[in-house]
Amino acid sequence: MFEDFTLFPEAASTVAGGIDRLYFFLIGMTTFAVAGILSALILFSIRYRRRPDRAAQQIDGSVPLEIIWSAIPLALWVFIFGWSAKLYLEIHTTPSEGMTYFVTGKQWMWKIQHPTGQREINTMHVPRGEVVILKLVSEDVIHDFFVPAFRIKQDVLPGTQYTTIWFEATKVGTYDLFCAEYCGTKHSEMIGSVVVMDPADYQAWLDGQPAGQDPVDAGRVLFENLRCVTCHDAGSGQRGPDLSGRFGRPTSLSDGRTVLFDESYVRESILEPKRRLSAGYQPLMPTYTGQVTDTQINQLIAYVKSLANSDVAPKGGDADGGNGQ
Ligand SMILES: [Cu+2]
Repeated sequence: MFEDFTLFPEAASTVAGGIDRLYFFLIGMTTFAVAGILSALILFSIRYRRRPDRAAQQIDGSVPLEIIWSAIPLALWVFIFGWSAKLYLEIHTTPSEGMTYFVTGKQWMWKIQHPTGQREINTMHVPRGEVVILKLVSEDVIHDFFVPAFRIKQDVLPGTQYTTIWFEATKVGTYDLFCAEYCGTKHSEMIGSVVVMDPADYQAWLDGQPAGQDPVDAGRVLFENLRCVTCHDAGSGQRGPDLSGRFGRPTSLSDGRTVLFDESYVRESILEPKRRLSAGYQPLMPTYTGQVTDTQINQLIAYVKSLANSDVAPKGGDADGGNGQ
């Protein structure tokens, strides 16, 4: 009956070991403190119990004692803070290179899109030993992407902002994927799995899937069909910024601020174009809310991202990215 019982989920990512060491340190430290306090309690209640032949003795403080019991916990907490902060930064600093998957949470399922365009629901195939970067967004309420075996957990928000989490799986296997934010009546059924495969097996698996539309190509088609191209091409009279060479770099806004031109900024500009307007342009762009699906937004992002390193392709327009000055 207990053969499936494990006290801890398997550790199957590069960060899992570090999290576990910190966790066991905290457990060990608190166990040590509980044992010390309990035994002192028992010992003192026996040793200093009320006896007719002994009167209580008043003690008026002790500076060395005060210093000791302040300094030791302080040193311990600072040490734990430093250790945790280092781990936190490791988990929340996304590597610059990796396979980017888009994950959309929705009552009550996970929709996954591979870097090459293949799509899955509630199951996510990934290769072992590769950095996998997840761009997460929700279609309705707040969800939370939680893979215990990888020791990662990230809120997934509705609206214009992607949240990001990454992992590198270290062991082939199938691992639970949970939603860890109460999101409605069937929250407990919002369960999936992450299947970690050897890179060769992953490739074979991908090849066996219905050929996903290449997100960049699909994005390019959308870019034309939705007529984005009329304003965003270098030769179009520049009603909107030319998008070549912009992705991944800081960009200036009309209110003087500078933001990173990333997935979230592109998504926001499609859904709420007037919110953070590019410097030098009029608020002419209409919202595309309701006209594009999340999948299509992801494709448009893939296309804009593919323009990141392309030189500005001038159709006779100015060649400095058209920042409109
Ligand atoms: Cu959920």
